[in-house]
Amino acid sequence: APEVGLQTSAAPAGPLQPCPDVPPNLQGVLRVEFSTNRSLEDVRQRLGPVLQEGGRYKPPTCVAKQKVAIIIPFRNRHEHLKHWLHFLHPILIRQQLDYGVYIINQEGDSVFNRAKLMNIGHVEALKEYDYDCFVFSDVDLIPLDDRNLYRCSDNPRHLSVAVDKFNFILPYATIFGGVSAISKEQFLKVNGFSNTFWGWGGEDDDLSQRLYFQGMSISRPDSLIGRYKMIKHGRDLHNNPNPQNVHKLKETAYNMNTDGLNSLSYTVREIKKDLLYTFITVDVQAPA
Ligand code: UDH
Repeated sequence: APEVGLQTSAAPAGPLQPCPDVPPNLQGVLRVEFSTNRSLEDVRQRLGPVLQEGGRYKPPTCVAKQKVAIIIPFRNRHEHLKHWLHFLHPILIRQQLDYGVYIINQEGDSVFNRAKLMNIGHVEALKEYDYDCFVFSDVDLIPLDDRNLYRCSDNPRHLSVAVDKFNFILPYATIFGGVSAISKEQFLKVNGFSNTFWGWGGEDDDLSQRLYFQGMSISRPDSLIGRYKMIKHGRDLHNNPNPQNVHKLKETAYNMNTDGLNSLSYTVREIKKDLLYTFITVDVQAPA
């Protein structure tokens, strides 16, 4: 007879092994729909036992390959955030990441600055933990395949390759907006994003050029694994396309060493820890 009495449920003794290269519990293609009666309380209930305050997670059975900060630029998109948290936490857990979710909320209703919020997220996340990879994600983009890993590689990686809104086609070759993963080292090498792109447009192309000028190229998953669904919405207030931004793209090489992480100036108004995220409200010092 089997010696059942000798079985033990204790964790294996000794230090944890590194997590495998390919996470073992991925599901592949995902079903994603945006039902209106989704509540954050449900998500909190479901994930309560595994997440730590601030939207933090670490695989319990192995040492994660990377420490990843997910940075989301935000203002007045709570409905989208609910869906994002509902779908992304389980995906990131299956991907066996050591990660934290940072919502960087622009205070007030002056002109929006997506890139500056990203820079702030990078700086604030590093104050909390020794992250080595940053995933910058819009709040309204949900991956349709969990094999699209939210981690960094040898080159900056653009993850939102095939978005439904653009008929699942990459709009242009140098695009780096939507969702992208960039290591701490790569991000520091280009001095982060520019802080001076106010309103909609250009800041992601500026970063793409910075990467190119520093000799990096953009890596991507293929267009089947890199599929995304975007939550439908109208234009936001105070984030209209800014016609000046396209002209600024001629000056990237000239400006990148003085406009970025090394010139970043802002004020933190509040840091709120939820189970599902760290919510940081900031004054980005928008022009009057
Ligand atoms: N964002 C906010 N609040 C704002 C503006 C932007 O949270 O008021 C964040 C959010 O994470 C968003 C991202 O910044 O996903 C990028 O915003 P965007 O307006 O550049 O991009 P998005 O793809 O919209 O969300 C594109 C224009 C939509 C026009 C729709 C007309 N049908």
